[in-house]
Amino acid sequence: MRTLVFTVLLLASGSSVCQGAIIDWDNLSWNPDGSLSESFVIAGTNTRATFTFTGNTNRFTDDPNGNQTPTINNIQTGGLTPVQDVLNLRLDFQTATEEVVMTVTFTNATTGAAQLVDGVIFRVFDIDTDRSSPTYGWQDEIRVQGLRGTGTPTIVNPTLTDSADNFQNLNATLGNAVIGSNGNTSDTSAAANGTFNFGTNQIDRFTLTYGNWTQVQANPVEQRISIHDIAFFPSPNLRPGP
Ligand SMILES: [Ca+2]
Ligand SMILES: [Ca+2]
Ligand SMILES: [Ca+2]
Ligand SMILES: [Ca+2]
Repeated sequence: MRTLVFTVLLLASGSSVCQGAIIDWDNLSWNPDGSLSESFVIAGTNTRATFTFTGNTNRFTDDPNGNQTPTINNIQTGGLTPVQDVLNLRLDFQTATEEVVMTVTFTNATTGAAQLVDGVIFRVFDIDTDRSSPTYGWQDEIRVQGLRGTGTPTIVNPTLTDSADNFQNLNATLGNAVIGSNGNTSDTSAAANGTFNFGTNQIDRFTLTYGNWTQVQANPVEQRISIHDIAFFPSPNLRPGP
């Protein structure tokens, strides 16, 4: 079903009215590694996507190649063949409640004004847990929430698809969540993937909050996830209201 939804969105992008776009990590650079803010004008669009990390960002650690995260690599594949690049996040939190927030903001690349987009859909790989101790060494919790407009923004939560090694929580603060539940999933498995899909709901930004669910130990060990390509439809004629 995940593949079907994604394929339908890509096929629909053939419309001359509304061209689909992809934030494709295979074609982007995150420079320098560990940067907490990066901005890209997305190929085939006049849309800029800006990624900003806040929260306990001093807990980011290196990937196995020695590159500080956030970084682009292809270590966690989500089961994809051939392997694609992903945005890899690795953290060693010091308390059960520490977390980082990735905010992705869509703007008009010319004017800088907020830009509504729809059809935003992406997968996160390796939303898993560690069950080797009485309390879990980590328990990935990924919460995603869309926002639209200024002042008191309209909140839009994505629909979710979970996998064998995780589950959904639709009552989370800061969005709908996918949470690891079934042990440490292999870096090359699809069994801990989660899909976040805003469908036809328009947003001008979304947040992805990465922390731990309730079964984690007091001082978590290092944990990681990877964010795959983000597909969306720019809607340049539709601006967020005041
Ligand atoms: Ca890609
Ligand atoms: Ca720790
Ligand atoms: Ca993980
Ligand atoms: Ca894993």
